Amino acid sequence: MGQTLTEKILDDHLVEGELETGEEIGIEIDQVLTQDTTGTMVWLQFEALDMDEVQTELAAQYCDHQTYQFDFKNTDDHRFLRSAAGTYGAYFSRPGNGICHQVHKENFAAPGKTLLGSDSHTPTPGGLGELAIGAGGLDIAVAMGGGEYYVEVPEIVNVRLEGELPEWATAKDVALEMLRRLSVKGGVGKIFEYTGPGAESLTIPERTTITNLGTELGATSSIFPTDEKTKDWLSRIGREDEYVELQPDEDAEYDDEIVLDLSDLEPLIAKPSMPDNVVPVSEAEGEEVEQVILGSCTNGAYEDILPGAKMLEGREIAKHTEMIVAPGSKQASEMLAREGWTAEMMAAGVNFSEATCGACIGIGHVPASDSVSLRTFNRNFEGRSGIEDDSVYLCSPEVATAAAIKGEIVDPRDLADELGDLEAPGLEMGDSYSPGMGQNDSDIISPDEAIDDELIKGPNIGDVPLKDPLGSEIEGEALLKMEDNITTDHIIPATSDILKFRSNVPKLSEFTLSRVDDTFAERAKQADGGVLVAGENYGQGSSREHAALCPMYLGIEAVLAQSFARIHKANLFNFGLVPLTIDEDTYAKIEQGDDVEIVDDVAEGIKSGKEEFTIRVNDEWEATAQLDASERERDILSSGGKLTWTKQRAEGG
Ligand code: MIC
Ligand code: SF4
Repeated sequence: MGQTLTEKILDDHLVEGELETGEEIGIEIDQVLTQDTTGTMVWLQFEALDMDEVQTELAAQYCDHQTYQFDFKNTDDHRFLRSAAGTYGAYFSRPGNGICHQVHKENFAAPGKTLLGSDSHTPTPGGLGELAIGAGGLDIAVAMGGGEYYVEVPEIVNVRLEGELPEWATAKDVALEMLRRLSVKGGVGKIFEYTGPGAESLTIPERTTITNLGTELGATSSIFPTDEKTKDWLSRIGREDEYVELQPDEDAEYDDEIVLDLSDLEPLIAKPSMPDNVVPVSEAEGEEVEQVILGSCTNGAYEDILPGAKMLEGREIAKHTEMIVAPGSKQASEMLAREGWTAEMMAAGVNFSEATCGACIGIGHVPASDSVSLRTFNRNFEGRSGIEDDSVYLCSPEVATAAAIKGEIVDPRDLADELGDLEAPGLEMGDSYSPGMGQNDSDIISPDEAIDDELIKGPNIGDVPLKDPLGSEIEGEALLKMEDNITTDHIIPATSDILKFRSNVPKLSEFTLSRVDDTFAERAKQADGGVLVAGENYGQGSSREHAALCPMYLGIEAVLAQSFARIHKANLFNFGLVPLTIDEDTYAKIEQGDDVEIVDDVAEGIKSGKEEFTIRVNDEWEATAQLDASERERDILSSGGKLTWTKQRAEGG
């Protein structure tokens, strides 16, 4: 039987297990990436694992999320990261050089390789045929130390793209259409493989926009085959020797198939405050817009900003609307500047940001209260922009720019009719990277050029907290009952006042779940133990392991949820918290403040492979909770987390 593209890459990297859907396998990782807000923990863990040197083909440390360096804490983090990259042999991308996913795509991503990154949008270079997966920081530290990465073989879904995009519809609309159809949990346990003539018609930046947004479906990854377009793109940036032809076999069998005709697409928009709240732009028309931001890791490539620049040529944005361009990489900024587009956009009234995540996580450009902001980003979770009552819409660069011109949400086709001289800025291949560009390496310090050979830990750099091995009893208060789709932004927000404590877990944990209930951290500390209760898709969104680490630090021992997001569930195992699945009735019946006891001997049950545990609530009623865990995950739980488990294995224990 033929193989899918994903199977081919997995097969090539298989170290342990069988390639069968749902089975856990161990794969070899070629490349790792980490960024500033997850990276400090990664290197502290690498140090705690007693590692001397990076073992993967390549490791890259980016400084992208918090580049403004508001106080010494951010700068301490960045200096520590530079010193760690130098000491252990990773590439270091300096603060301001751009967002990890864009910079990695430009400089290192290669077809057929495996990439593991401590950021949920790591799958972005799937558009270049790399199999890229987001994971928690500890998984990155272990992979960097030469350990395999364990993952359940996902269902592989063929997304067959037919036809071609009509004018004004874009790759962003392909991704939004997937979200509209499948929802933010529709991709859990899946890899989407895009094929068909429609896939061939898309440029590399268009493909990477789609693979970037696959994360919002909850998918393990998304990938495109490689072809002449991939080859051409790689050669334009001087990396043609890294091209490998990769296609699924003609008789490959997929677990499922989705057909999407590109020619049926129209401009779409995700309304506040979930990426799957998608409607045609025409249905949201007329809403006054105060802020527009074009950029981020989703639409921050040179080829994403260029359409906006072309639309703005010779025009002005509306007087009551602010428009900010936040390029995904400094290289994109440099190219726009060299070609005169920066000046063109500035003349239209646009402000330029440095290449950073910034506004995407509420660092700078926070919208005014009770106002509409249109962004070309990938997430619009409530409050993520830095203000609780935000109204963030997600859309393509074209729709965002049209709104900036008109000052309200408008379908660009209607705006074109109204203005008479606005043309769809469809890009030609010649608009893509030109030869010689794309090699901006002045901001990347290679391991050979390393400045430091020992770790520099300023006062903001703390320790990695450890947990004791699992005991036989779990009993405590249900300290918080939460709804469906609780995001990691709810668990540990990322705004600037909080982000600076990512290297200082005792301090950071004071903010745990503060977006849901600001008394939580204090109550958890006083209760000294307890459990969390949640609905579906708990832990959606980011890879930040702090969303497990901080609850662990506060003494939480188990999370009872109707279902979990993939990366977060892995992070719970990694830090020794037991993720138990409960059904709808149990969820409905259990109240915040109830006393929850796991009746069975927990340590014994976990060791012996028990899948069903009995929980007793208030000594009054009982229900069943499921533990869906591999043997390895059970061992990790028993050891008190992956750090201890990895060390024990290395010592032969
Ligand atoms: C995000 O988009 O939520 C982040 C900030 O990039 C996170 C990483 C983090 O929390 O540091 C992610 O996506 O994993
Ligand atoms: Fe940065 Fe936003 Fe992309 Fe996360 S989603 S990597 S915060 S730009």
